[in-house]
Amino acid sequence: MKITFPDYIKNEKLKNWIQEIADLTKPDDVYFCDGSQDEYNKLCEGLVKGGTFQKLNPEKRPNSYIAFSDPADVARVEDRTFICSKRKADAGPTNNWMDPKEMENKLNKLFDGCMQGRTMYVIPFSMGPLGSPISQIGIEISDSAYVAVNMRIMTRMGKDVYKYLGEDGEFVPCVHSVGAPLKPGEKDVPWPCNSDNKYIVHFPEERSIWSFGSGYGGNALLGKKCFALRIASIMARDEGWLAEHMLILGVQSPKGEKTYIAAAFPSACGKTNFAMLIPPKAFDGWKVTTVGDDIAWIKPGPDGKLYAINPEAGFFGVAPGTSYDSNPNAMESIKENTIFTNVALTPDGDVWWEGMTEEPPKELTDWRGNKWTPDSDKPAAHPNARFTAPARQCPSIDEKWEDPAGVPISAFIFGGRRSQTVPLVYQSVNWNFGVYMASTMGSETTAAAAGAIGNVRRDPMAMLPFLGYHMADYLNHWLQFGREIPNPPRIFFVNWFRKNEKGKFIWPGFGENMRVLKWITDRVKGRAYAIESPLGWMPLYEDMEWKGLESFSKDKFNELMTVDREDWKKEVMSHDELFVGKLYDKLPKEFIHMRELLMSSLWRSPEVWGLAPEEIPT
Ligand code: SAT
Ligand code: MN
Repeated sequence: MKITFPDYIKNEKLKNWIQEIADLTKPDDVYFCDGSQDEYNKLCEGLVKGGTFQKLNPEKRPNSYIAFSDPADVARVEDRTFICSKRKADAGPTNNWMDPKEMENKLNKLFDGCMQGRTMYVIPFSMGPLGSPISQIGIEISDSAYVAVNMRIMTRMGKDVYKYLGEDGEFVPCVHSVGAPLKPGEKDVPWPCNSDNKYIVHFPEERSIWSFGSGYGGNALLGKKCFALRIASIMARDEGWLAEHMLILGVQSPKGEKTYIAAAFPSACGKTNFAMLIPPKAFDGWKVTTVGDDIAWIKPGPDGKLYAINPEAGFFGVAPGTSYDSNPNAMESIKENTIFTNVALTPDGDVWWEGMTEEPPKELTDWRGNKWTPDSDKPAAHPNARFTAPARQCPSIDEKWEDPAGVPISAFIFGGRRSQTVPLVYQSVNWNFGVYMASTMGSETTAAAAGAIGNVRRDPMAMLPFLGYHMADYLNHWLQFGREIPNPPRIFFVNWFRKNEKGKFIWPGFGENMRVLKWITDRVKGRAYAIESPLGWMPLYEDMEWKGLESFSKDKFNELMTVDREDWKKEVMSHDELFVGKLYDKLPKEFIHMRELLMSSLWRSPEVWGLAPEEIPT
């Protein structure tokens, strides 16, 4: 098929590539997305006709749709995700690798004719505000209209992108197919995908992405994890910036002083909730604003400060657990213009999921399309059910969230889910030690047995599944980055998930995390007190704001902040699993010294480093 290009596409390289992909995949039709509302509505109507979407009740959820995926296509597939650098050593020990030539052969076979019977959508998008010096352009070719409409929410998608691309601008080519060609006359299914073959492939040297066999989330919306993290992390390494799995929020004091913070947490640690935090009543006049909930691109500005943008334009958030109690701002963001995937459908045409209300509705259609009642033994919504919603609908969205210059970052926060060992909050004494600790951050995969740290998954900077190159090179990049900026942001660590000996969370979390945020912003401004512990700087009970949470006793706080010497010795020993077990040959030398320093300061400190003033070492 010889493609007729719209005259607003002037980039020859792009045209050649689109023609090449069409020749390979052999679609029935090629459609150029313009990003308009009209086009969105038409594509959604088509998805309703084809059975992929059901339109929700416009009185309950205007302009919104629900989709049920194939039960075998419900999440990212990490074991099918590849970094195909020329040299295996460049992908490193934490990524799947295959020789790029071998992979190309494989992909050429899989993609040959894979779009037969389907339309090939050409989806132009910008990660970041159009025209920002931090933004990047991508073109996704996909045979899924579901992908096209989700991309319109998640990115700046539309034909304006071609203006910025011009005749010879750079773009990241992203090819996606559900991998389910249709024979002439064959009827389509509501959620086409390929259950035998799934490949999510990144070519670092070419900076290109090929995805086959899945229509879901990060496997198919290639702007997100594939581009904005895996490929962007490579660009960032080469060009001296950072592409991180971080939310960005602003903290505004009653005096109007604003502090922007970027924070990394592994999945299932409440990142979206933290990004949209509503301060407790006692924090009258304080405001938390949202710049992004998942990804941050961070570049040094001419003034030596770091500036961050959220490369995305929407939220692809986990639905279960989201409620007016846990996250009112998220609930407001998804009131309209939202696509729901794998949640449950109510009889009156609205959505529901576990945790949305205390009482489940009496009757539902579950995510598999079956009748569901509260007696059913399976959840009504899939645990990884998602909403796709425009970020601009979030009531807490920051006024500068689309500022092409980005927002100035004053602090980084790293956190995991740890039922023991790690205190509520501490501040690293310097950049290098912060990088060391962030590289060892971890999250418990299941409810941990008392005392066990064996089931902690080490997830350096929450980037383990999202880094496009060697993990040790990445840690070196962070160290080098810190050397080059005059006044790097302060680095903090938090743990909302510490439990007492009865297995109950000690810290109430959610809005109360504002108390920790306040201490952090005060520290950044040089106002809050702290004392030195073996891990770094920590607040005393007296240094935190307790108004409105007077019931939280000093004893409880001290329990939450305890640094137990024996636990920490085990913890530091277990860092070796990653350092020695995986990264030994390239591990930054600084890390060896920092580990020794940490060990010796633990050795010198009292057995239990609690925070009652009488226990403070003198
Ligand atoms: O499906 S996504 O990769 O976009 C979300 C996630 O799994 O973190
Ligand atoms: Mn994420």
